[in-house]
Amino acid sequence: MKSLEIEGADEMISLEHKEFLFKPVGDYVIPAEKVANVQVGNNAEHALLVLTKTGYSSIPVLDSNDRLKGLLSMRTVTNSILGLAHIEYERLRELKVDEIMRAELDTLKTTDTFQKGLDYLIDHPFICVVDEAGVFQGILTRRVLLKQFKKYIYNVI
Ligand code: 2BA
Repeated sequence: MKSLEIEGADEMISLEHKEFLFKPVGDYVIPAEKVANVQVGNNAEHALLVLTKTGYSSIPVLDSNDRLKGLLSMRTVTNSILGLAHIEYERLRELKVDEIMRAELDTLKTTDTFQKGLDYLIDHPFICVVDEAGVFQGILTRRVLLKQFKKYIYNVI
């Protein structure tokens, strides 16, 4: 069987079996009901409260049918109220999350493989998982993926 080679700065780990990479992500997704989110139509003040209270730097934006519409980060909110000379706090109540969220985003299906998630999570802390209708199912985080990866490495080496 062809081995998988993971290149680090000086070392290379060789895994004889790479079934791990072909597992579906579905079993490892943090389910939607446990993921902090905001709804389209919420104002930026509400979003700021959710981001601050939960401590997460970026969270999903959902519509009233639980479809994924975008991502909202602390940086997006603060950027949206930056005026030329000062921070315009009063704008927090006027701005809606759907006006300031990032709407273009990559997603996974629950049947997609860990390999697909791994490629994405190298550059991003989490990826949203949706069904065929775009309904939000949850997130696959870098932490969960790394934990699985660690378990796998200790089992085979
Ligand atoms: P960040 O908020 O930038 O968090 C980076 C890492 O810091 C998290 O990695 C986690 O290990 C830790 N962390 C931050 N806030 C935490 C909290 N309130 N409770 C426990 N640990 C916390 P990951 O667990 O791999 O998460 C990656 C990213 O996924 C997070 O980035 C956040 O944007 C999102 N995320 C994770 N769990 C979430 C949840 N339940 N609801 C909403 N977003 C979540």
